[in-house]
Amino acid sequence: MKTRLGRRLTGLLGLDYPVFQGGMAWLGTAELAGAVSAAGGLGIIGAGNAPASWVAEEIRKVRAISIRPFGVNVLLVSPHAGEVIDLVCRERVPVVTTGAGNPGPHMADLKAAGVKVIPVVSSVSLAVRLVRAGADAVIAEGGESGGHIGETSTMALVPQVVDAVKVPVVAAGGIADGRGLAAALALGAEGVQMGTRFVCTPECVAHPDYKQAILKAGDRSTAVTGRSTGHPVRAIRNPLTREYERREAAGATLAELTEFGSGRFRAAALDGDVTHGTVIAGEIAGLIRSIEPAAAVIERVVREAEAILRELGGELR
Ligand code: TUI
Repeated sequence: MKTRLGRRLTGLLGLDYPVFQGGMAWLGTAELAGAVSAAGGLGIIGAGNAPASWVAEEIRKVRAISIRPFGVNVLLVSPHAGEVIDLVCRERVPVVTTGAGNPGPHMADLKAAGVKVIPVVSSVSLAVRLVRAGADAVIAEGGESGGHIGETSTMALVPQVVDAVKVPVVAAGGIADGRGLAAALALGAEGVQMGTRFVCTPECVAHPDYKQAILKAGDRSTAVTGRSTGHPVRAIRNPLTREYERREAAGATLAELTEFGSGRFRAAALDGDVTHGTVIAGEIAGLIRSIEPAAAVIERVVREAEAILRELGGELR
């Protein structure tokens, strides 16, 4: 059995706290990533579908906010993924996380540039393959997460990934407070990644109505659409998700559904169209009740987890 509360992750990356900010497209800008990194967590620029020129500017801005380690999340389905990878290698970005695909083909270039590679995985098999290919750690993301998700819940996925790989595991999906961090550590993870929690910060550029939709959410407020396309996405239930479900049930093709969904996340995130836009959020949205600065989120989550770990003490009988 591995040391449970190992400090390998924070040591590996030079962090004060084992807390990552999810690399969210549109929402993971330099302002949020810089604030999280300055507070001792890992702030992550979400490259999304943006060109390398945009990412370069965000890297410059993060470096102006904080000298601490930060990351760039590469969305592997983006048409610009290759040029973003080249950029992060040139810029010697400390950490790259990847989403929605297999970063295997880019691993050699990233490692040669000294970039730490931490892929998001939603299965044990991909975790094992990527660790063999050189991943420095993995983020095991359960289906509670917002956005594009896998099939397995965090509670079941994390310990199975922990047992299958020797590198540090970061738990993601369904975590927004110290209870979530303590639970992740109990499952054998060495840290957590939170997305939805960091959307509800003043540093996140999400439209105020997007943040309000998360604050108003309850435990059953999210829905998963797109299972029939092979690209399931979790978002807050609204007229858009209902119309998408209607079209999916009526047998719309992948091309039709892709066209219907196109541009909807940007519309929600930046324009505040929370009715006909995709308000991506995880199941834990119902737990989030206030806008709180990123540094305060990190400090509170860590303080709460430490109190729980002390209180639990280690005796069951
Ligand atoms: O990537 C995410 N969350 C996202 S990405 C996104 S935008 C998007 N648009 C269209 C299609 C797909 C995405 C919105 N939210 N989280 C990380 C994540 N990665 N979750 C699941 C995966 C994943 C899925 C399959 C990682 C690897 C994978 O393997 C594919 C393979 O080739 O084995």
